[in-house]
Amino acid sequence: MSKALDGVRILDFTHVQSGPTCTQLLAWFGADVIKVEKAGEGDATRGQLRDVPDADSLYFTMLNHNKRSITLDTKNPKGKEVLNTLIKSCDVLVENFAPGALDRMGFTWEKIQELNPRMIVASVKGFGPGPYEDCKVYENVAQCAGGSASTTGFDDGPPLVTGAQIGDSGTGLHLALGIVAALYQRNTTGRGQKVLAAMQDSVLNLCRVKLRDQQRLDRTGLLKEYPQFPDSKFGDAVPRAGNASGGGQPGWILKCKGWETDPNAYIYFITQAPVWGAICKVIGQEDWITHPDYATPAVRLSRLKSIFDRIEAWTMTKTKFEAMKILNEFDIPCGPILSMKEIAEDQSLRATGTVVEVDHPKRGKYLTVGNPIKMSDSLTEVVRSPLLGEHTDEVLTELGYGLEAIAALRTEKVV
Ligand code: CAO
Repeated sequence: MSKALDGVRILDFTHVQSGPTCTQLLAWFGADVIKVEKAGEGDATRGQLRDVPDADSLYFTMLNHNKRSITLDTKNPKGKEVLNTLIKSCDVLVENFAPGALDRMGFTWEKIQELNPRMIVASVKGFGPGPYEDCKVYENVAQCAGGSASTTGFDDGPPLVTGAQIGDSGTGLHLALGIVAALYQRNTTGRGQKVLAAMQDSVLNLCRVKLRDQQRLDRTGLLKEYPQFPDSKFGDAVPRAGNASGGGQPGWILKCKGWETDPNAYIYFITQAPVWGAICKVIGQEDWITHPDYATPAVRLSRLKSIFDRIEAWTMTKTKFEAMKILNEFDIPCGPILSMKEIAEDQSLRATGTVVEVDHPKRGKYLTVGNPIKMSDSLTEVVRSPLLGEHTDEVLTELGYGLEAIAALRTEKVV
């Protein structure tokens, strides 16, 4: 079967997490991704958070599937020659170096355009143009600067970063979309272009409902679906909303049977308006269906805390899975709080290829997250990440280098 991006060749200069997430997705869609790594060193994450001595870390293996790896000293004149050839033969260069690093290497946009006017140059940077454009950025910096941390957590606690890597993997996703759009536009213009995804911008894009709420707060002084309503005062910025649901259907995390010993014995419960009657019946509070204090979403808003306390008295009598089963019979939206252990063992996620077991020559079998985007005509097969420089000879041969030339590059430590 063919793949969506068959024939697209990516010069992958990415490292750590944000850029590699992007190029891994492109590889899963069928692009030939050639990861260029520093000779002798490789991507720093190969050695970070190691759990098996001398084997590439899970951090690296889980972000670099389906790629080829070549090593190259791009600061060496002969390495630059190899890079020139690679640029001429690839469609997209993806990088997430610190600001200015590609220019300092001698590969400015102008130079790349001269070598290959069809090349798309795609970058992740921490910030777009502005006061912080020269800063190096990691995940949590982006979560803080993009509005996520100030709006996450509880009212009486400090700002909180989330476990979801919205700064790194979130930006990688944004960049992948930009690259595919640029490839599409190139079909008509014949030209490459620059694609930039800034981590602050990507986090903010994912936090757009909080910018919505900022403007509602500015106008009305209140956010009635927030837990601060009606008892606490609102300040001038969107407060942390705890576990309140972001939309117009109030929700909260409630304890289930076993919560005293199991930190994940909880369920997310949404009091969706159309199923209010069913909720009341399930928890045995049928009088609330018509009671003037509870009958409509508007009157319920000022009583959400006591409503969720009452629902919790019911959820605490059931395990999260028992509660899920009963609530789903009545179409009441809810979700179990799943631990990573439960997710790793979930057979339905294995069946869809969302959780995949991969074999690696140095570390043996490990679990990874497969392609979350499923396409009917472009299936994803997850292939283990490459060892450092595993494909150097293969790629150099494809570029026209003979055995002697490759040996010379190796002797001079260019590859
Ligand atoms: N051969 C020779 N030199 C190479 C090379 C190669 N194959 N590949 C990279 N280099 C050089 C670069 O040219 C750069 O050299 P100079 O500093 O002399 O110009 C150097 O290696 C280091 O690059 P870097 O500054 O990008 O790396 P760092 O570890 O210092 O910083 C990071 C890491 C992530 C903070 C920074 O790259 C960054 O801010 N990137 C943009 C934002 C981003 O993607 N952050 C997410 C990271 S995931 O959490």
